[in-house]
Amino acid sequence: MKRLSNQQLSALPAAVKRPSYDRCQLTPGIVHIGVGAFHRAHQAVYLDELFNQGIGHDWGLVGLGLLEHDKTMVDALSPQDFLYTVVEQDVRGNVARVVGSMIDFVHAPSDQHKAMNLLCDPRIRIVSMTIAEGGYNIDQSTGKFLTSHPTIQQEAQSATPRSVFGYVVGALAERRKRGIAPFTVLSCDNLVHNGRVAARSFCTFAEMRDPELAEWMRSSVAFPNTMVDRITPVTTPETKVLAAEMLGAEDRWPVVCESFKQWVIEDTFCNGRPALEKVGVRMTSDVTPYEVMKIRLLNGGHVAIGYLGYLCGFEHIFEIMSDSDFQKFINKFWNDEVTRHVGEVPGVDLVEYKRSLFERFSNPSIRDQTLRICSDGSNKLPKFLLPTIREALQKDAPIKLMSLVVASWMRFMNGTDDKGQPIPINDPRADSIQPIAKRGSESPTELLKVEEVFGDLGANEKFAAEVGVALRDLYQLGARQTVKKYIA
Ligand code: CS2
Repeated sequence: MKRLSNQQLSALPAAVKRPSYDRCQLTPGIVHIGVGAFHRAHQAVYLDELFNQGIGHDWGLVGLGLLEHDKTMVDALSPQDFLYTVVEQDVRGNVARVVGSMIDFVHAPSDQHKAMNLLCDPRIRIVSMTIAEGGYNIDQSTGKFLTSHPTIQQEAQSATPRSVFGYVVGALAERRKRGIAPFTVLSCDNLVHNGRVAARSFCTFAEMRDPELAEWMRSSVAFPNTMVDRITPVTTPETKVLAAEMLGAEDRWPVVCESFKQWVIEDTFCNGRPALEKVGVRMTSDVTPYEVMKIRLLNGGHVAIGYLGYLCGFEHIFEIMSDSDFQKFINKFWNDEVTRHVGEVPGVDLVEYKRSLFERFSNPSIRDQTLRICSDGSNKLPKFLLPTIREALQKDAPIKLMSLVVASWMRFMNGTDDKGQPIPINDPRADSIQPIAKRGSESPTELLKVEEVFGDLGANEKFAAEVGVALRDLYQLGARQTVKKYIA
């Protein structure tokens, strides 16, 4: 079977959507750091749609991998001229599109100079990123950038960039020195005020090097807030088979996702931007209500059913959602506890929004992995759920179901499920948290002291008591009976 490439585009079956523009005419405008499945199914698709309209061709996308293992994707996509397939899946069936917006992909650990030169190229006017919730190196209690982190300390003193902070701040300093206008830093991670968080992290890092640089960044670099949304499961061997069947060509790293997608961006760019409003992106002056809605209801909803669902033996999210106990549970979680802390969202009916989330979670086509949702919990909980609990406590509102969700994460972190099977935990803090979860077993006391996760919330007595009851139930009754008890 032939490999997907520019040359193969015209030979693809008619049903496969493909770039209608001449890819040779694209010039680089955006560098994206953290090219994973989500980015390729989201931002890259919006740009592809824009280019298909015959506009914005000076906003070509260049991937930048900073991690050693990013090489695998660079190696997969380079021989394909950086083309790849996105298969959108819903009840009406599968639609395959070949995305052409990525024109290059640089692996920084293999060629630091190339990476730095790219970031200093005056044509690059936006550096966007998906570096995950934990990537901004923020202290949970204070919300401040963790300057004491040893690798950060080291990098701040060194001329050699390694992390996203070293590269982005190094490039901004260089551009300033050479009189090249700065790029906009566009965070596309699931954090409320992701732009503000990014600004704090990057500017604090700059300050560790050169206070003047930090001051210039604060006044000259834009960090817009954004809300991003598209459910994108992990690519599996089956995904590759599916893409090959639809394309009649081999794609070494296709992506599957739902047909829904949404992007809301604060319109405060410092060096121009593509006309994304032409492809359905909502440009606004205040993203906060949308971020809060999406993160508390969607991402929070995922956390709510993920750990409990996994403990009950469900491999996929749609399977959890087809269980009547979990249907009641998620609705109760949203309606009784979370929605009251979402507030008004311009142009959005929250009842309808939750109905659509219910449908999206139930989509049997995308086979979203429960383990994907359960990964990285020590970073997701503090962003997706704990702020809602904090607010509820302040307002004396109910926290019973939310506390059960926290307890289900603690039960999960023990590393063995209700049937005694080992749980493949994927969390950067697993080594420190798992032994505590095992040791503490039915008592949450020690885990609640993990400040990186709970900050000062761990000291709240009401919260500790609710989590304690729920955790005991989970160990004594098992996850299934506990869910039944909580929805009764
Ligand atoms: C998920 C998100 O990682 C998670 O826990 O909630 O990846 C979610 O699928 C996306 O944010 C949807 O936009």
